[in-house]
Amino acid sequence: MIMNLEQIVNQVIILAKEAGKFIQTERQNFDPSAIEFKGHSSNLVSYVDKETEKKLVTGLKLILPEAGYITEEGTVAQHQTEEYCWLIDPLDGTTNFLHNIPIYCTSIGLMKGSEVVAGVVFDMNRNECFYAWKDGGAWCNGNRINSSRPKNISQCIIATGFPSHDSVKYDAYLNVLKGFMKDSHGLRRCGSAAIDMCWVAAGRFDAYFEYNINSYDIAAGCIILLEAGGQITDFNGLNDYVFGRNIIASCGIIQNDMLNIVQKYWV
Ligand code: LIP
Repeated sequence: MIMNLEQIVNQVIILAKEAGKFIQTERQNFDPSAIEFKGHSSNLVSYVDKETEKKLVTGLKLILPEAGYITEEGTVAQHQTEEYCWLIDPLDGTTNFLHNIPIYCTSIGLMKGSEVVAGVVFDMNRNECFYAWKDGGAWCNGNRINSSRPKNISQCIIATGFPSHDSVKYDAYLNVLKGFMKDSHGLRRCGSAAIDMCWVAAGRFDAYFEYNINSYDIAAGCIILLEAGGQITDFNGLNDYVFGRNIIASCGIIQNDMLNIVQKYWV
């Protein structure tokens, strides 16, 4: 690696904003007949996801030629043994995009070994670019961001994502939702995990949790939240949250409260 992490992040921000321009241009004239289905009926995708991913990969190869890739749309050979690996969700919030709901973003994370060391999330509807690199702090449009400091979970807003209807833990998830409804200022479901994670980092949400989530959805958000002072675990309170498919991310102060509620009702 020739550039340092800050220099890499600055280059990735340029790519993410170029991707945002493409996505917004395609949104203006999007033809619903271009919607495709991946697996079940609520897992949607379109050429916009795929073409954005190809553009990002082309640019990232110039930044870090030796890196591997884990991408949502699989338009490039997937990660094997490379030391560095990009985790890319080219259009996080695809369903929102396809329904013209303006809550979607481009998310690009960089792992070194098993640690996420840099991340960029560009929310093209609010023109907010969140970014971080290891030990470099968390930022939004050049301003430092920090996670919230609530007194207790009863004063908190909790974000989440809904599992697909045929998830094996569907009823357990609904039990957890009820648990949070009893002891918070409420729940929010935006439809983009990457934006959820960045809004916890910015102190807008106090926590976020989701089951059956993918590494590329949350990788960039993880480093951004950790650098903003947040805390992240899996549903067991351990560190297998990037690839473990379940995540509890918070401002830190309420991490144990989050874990206790999830573990109490996740039955
Ligand atoms: C989405 C996630 C969201 C989750 C959705 C979907 P996509 O990613 O960001 O949190 O609840 O089911 O997986 O598919 O829009 O890239």
